[in-house]
Amino acid sequence: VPRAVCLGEAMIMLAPADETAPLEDVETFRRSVGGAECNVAGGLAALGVPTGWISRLGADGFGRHVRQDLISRGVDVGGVEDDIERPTGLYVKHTLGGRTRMHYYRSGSAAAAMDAGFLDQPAVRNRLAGAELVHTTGITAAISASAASLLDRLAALRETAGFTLSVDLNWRPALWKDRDPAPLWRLLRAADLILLGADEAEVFAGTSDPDELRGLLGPAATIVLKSDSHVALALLPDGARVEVPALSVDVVEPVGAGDAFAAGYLAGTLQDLPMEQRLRLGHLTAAAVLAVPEDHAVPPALEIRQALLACPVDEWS
Ligand code: KDG
Repeated sequence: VPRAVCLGEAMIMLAPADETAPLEDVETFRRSVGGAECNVAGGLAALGVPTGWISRLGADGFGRHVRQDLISRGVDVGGVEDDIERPTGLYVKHTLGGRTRMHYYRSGSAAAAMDAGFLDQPAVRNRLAGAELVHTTGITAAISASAASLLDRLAALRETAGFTLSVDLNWRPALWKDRDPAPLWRLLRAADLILLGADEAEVFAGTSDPDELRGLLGPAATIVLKSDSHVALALLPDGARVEVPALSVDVVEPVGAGDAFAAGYLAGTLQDLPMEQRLRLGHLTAAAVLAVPEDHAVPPALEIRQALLACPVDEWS
């Protein structure tokens, strides 16, 4: 039984083989797998946490590739359903002149059609009943009204099933055009752990001030706020604060680094590490993704993680 379960859409990610060309001139694309929650699932599994990913895929070649990719990364996919009517979502990630754009081809996808009843599938129900931790993100709240209603049900289940609910804000304005973000506020206020970046907090909540965020998000959750200057600050419900700077990295492309941070932080939580070490493990796992063009990467090896976790914090970054 997985200790951690991640819920959300995975997509095929296509990146131009020639990043210097405008999209209309690109003929060849490299294929990879993206999707915030499955990025976290892969990261957790790579850090040794038995992890399941629950979702829905199209019964098509892209869906079969996503499934195989996650299996090869050690993720349990027994809670993934096939949809014979709808396709697996796609997205194109294009980095031109140092700026990354994400073009989504996902409306009407198999995952977007998930609804509250999805949680009644026996394979899904059993995994949620046995999990210590369930992780999802604001992207799932954004992909459709039915997926947002699934999250209301998940939040209600948390009360009885007893898992810790972890939510990464993952604010994606392109998915929220003309839509009311109320379901995302409900999800965040039901969470035990909230991860968010200062820049996206500014856009979504109108502030990145820790005290104001605490007021808006409620008193109960641990809030992990990642700032532009690459510091992660954990705000605990009892008022305590723990801050750890990131490692300095030559960034190739940042998409997915937040998910990797979440995986490291959550793995540290499940290992009962002190808060400072959880944040460090988050930074370490994120560093590996910052250095590659894909949305996920294999985290640094165990010996390297242990050495970096052991070094004094003022020498570490
Ligand atoms: O956090 C990384 C994700 O943004 C990426 O993998 C694609 O899930 C994705 C999305 O919806 O943007």
